[in-house]
Amino acid sequence: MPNKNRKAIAADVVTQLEYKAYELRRKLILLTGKIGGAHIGGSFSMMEAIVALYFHYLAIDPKNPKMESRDIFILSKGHAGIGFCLALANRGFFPEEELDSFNQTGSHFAIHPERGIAGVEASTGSLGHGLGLALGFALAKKMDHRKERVVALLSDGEMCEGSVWEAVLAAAHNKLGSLVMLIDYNKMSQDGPLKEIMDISPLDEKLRAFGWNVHEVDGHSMIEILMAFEQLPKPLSNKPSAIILNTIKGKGIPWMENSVTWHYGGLDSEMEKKALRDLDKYYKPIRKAFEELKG
Ligand SMILES: Cc1ncc(C[n+]2csc(CCOP(=O)(O)OP(=O)(O)O)c2C)c(N)n1
Repeated sequence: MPNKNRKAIAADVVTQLEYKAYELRRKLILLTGKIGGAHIGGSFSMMEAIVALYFHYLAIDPKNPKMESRDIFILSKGHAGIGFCLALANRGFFPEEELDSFNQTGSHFAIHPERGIAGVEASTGSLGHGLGLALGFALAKKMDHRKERVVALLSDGEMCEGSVWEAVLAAAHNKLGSLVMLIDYNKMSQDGPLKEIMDISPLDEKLRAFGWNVHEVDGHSMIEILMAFEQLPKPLSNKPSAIILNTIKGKGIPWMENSVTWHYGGLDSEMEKKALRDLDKYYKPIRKAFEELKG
């Protein structure tokens, strides 16, 4: 049954967002080369989701980051802060050049996102706390009868933590329809496949059993992510929602994909050149579609 409330998403919007995800991956490679090392794998796996949020879905205003009616986003997997901060800069929260000092001595950009940076709602990086923080925002909004969304993006590694499941329980108990949990399900952690560390499958069934709405999508398909956003129940409804993003750690550069080596890594100038070349090749169809759109 087609959902009558579903808004059509224009093809050119999808192309522009897909191109943005490619462009930010490119910027991340260049920045990694400059600063010496970065969390590339987990930034690349969440890139389409971050772009869909910051360049399409979230009600935010980079010129007024504290706007009362803004949606709230929390990057629970704070180690991917470099990917997040690149999106914030590119969206206009602060000049992109500021990121040249990312994770350098004296910089206000530490390796994890910190409150105080325009657009960052909560300091994260200690895994397992972002959903609890988002739950607090959502509860406050419910008490105030406000309709904004509260979105938290978690890694699959965080789904091994008890604090997350406590927040999952509490969100359903408190009927927090505004709360959306995105899970970057890349099936890899810092030092191996998640199945070997702690198997969290079947994640959809577990979350449904805990009283959540669950959507499962290809986390690198922009259209699938946007459609999942369109299908979210209204913020004042009674059930929290999860979107499981099936992703690939290191997505976009074949020799980085599904490899723990690229959870965090550095690039010398030869590797940087190779990474850019391979990325451009990988995204050739998207680059072509974008060029055609520009005419
Ligand atoms: C509480 C806590 N324990 C350990 C770490 C160190 N750490 C950083 S990233 C990571 C795991 C990375 O795997 P995953 O969480 O699945 O993230 P992704 O694959 O999306 O990068 C760990 C254990 C941490 N940041 N916080």
